[in-house]
Amino acid sequence: MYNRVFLRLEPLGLELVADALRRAGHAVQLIDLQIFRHRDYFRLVQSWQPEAIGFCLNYLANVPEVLDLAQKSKQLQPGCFVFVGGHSVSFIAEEVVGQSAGAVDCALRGEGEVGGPLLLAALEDGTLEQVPGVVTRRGAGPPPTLLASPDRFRPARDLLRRRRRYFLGPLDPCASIELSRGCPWQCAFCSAWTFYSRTYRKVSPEAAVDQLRTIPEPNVYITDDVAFVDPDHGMAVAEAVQRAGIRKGWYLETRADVLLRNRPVFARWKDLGLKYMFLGIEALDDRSLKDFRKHSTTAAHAEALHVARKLGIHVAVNIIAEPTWDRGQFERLRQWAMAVPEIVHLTVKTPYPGTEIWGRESHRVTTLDYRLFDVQHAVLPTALPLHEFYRELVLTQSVLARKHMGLRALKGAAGIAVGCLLRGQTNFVRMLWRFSAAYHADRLYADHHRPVRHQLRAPRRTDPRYRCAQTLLVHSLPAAPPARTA
Ligand code: B12
Ligand code: SF4
Repeated sequence: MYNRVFLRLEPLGLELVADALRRAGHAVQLIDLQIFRHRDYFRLVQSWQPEAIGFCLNYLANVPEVLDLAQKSKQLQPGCFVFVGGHSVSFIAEEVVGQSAGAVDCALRGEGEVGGPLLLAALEDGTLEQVPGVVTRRGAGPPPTLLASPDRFRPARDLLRRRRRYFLGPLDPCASIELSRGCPWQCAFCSAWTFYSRTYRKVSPEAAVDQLRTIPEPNVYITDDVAFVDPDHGMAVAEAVQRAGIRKGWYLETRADVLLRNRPVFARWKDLGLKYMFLGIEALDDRSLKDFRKHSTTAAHAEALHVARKLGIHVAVNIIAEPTWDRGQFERLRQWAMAVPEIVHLTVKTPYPGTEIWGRESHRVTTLDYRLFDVQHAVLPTALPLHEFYRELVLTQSVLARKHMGLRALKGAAGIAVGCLLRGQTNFVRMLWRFSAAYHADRLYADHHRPVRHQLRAPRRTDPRYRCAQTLLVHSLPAAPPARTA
């Protein structure tokens, strides 16, 4: 739903895996199914006849689509080796391989730049189950290892066609770049920290500029989970970007406390063209923030919004709707959101495998249909009758969307819209009218009654992996140096 309305971004992870495979001597092609149709994909498979096909499964909601595509790929190209990788599948690798009826030969957990080349090499010498991160029907290799330096690979952006289709609201067209990887916080609803095993790594200013020089798009989305955690790094990249004479319209995501602590860094990036910033606000009361283990307060959030406004940066925030919300809580959110100038998004609290709330609440889920795990559907019991919950949710989302979409938005952003159209970019202008076509309470409700072919494995009430955060971490960490004795 997000992709149909607000944005569409390049698959940076796949581009990095493609680069690692090319460097290892393989011929690689990429097809982005956010843009191309299944029939384009099948045509590519038939004409190019690859020996191996890798699918990106960053999102849980895409599992059924990928399982279907894997099955059809095997029919079209029987000898072809099919594998899957990415964020979400790293937490449920065994079940996805098991559910594929033999169509997925293996899942590769963790960062694909390391495992991808090792996997294809192991295919040749039959040592698949020894590769770190590999999970097959026969068994699993050791845990995946972390890439020593995120500078080592460059996204294979040249392999993607129709790049003009990537945009983020008025940043049309828009490329993506990663300046850091991982997150040192541990929010209860998030799997960024479990995926990267609590690590935080930075791309060097030189490598960042090296990439930026090859990006023709005028706008760039910084994909970091929390941008500019380290102020010195933020400043060093800014210096390098300025020295190289690079000017872009930037978008980034960060935390309120990081903005408050590192204000001068964000001011510096504002001078370099920072236009939009996403702040993880999540809740309007301190009790919920504590429950989410956000390590932040509503007072800090209010101050951060004030600081961003003073800096002249447009801010988007997200609020997590609890399935237990009643009409009054939706109404309170609507009133707050209409009183602030920010873009307010509303998503539904969703327990994802790999998060603390999956461990705590998954035994209560009302559905195991992968497609409904997209933070727009309610998969936990709702206090309001489900259909009514959706009516309140969509009513609230549409009230919030009206602030920044339709005619009103067009008036405010007429200059940007005309500029985009003159450059032949239509993504932003089309987006302004798409909301009601994508968001609909009856459709959300009906989605719960579709036939289900593939679903998540029923969670065990006390999955031992969720008793201790340490056992959830996807990557194995290098052993700490032995403690020095006196
Ligand atoms: C950028 C981003 C987006 C972009 C997506 C851009 C794109 N086209 O990929 C946008 C803004 C559109 C987006 C939207 C959403 N996102 Co998002 N997103 C992210 C974010 C912050 C970074 C992803 C990224 O680009 N990282 C940098 C690249 C280099 O890493 P990567 O993609 O993970 O790739 C590496 C590995 O995963 C692996 N890999 C990847 N693909 C493949 C393929 C193969 C074959 C192999 C072997 C390996 C492999 O190797 C890569 C290199 O190391 C992550 C958080 C995170 N830290 O991962 C959340 C995250 C993935 N998103 C999440 C969510 C919830 C969403 C939304 C549902 C809701 C929302 N409001 O944000 C929507 C749904 C979108 C959809 N399509 O369904 C959750 C995932 C939930 C889940 N378990 O399904 C995450 C983990 C955030 C979180 N805090 O929980 N997102
Ligand atoms: S929500 Fe943000 S701050 Fe919290 S763990 Fe995830 S990436 Fe880190």
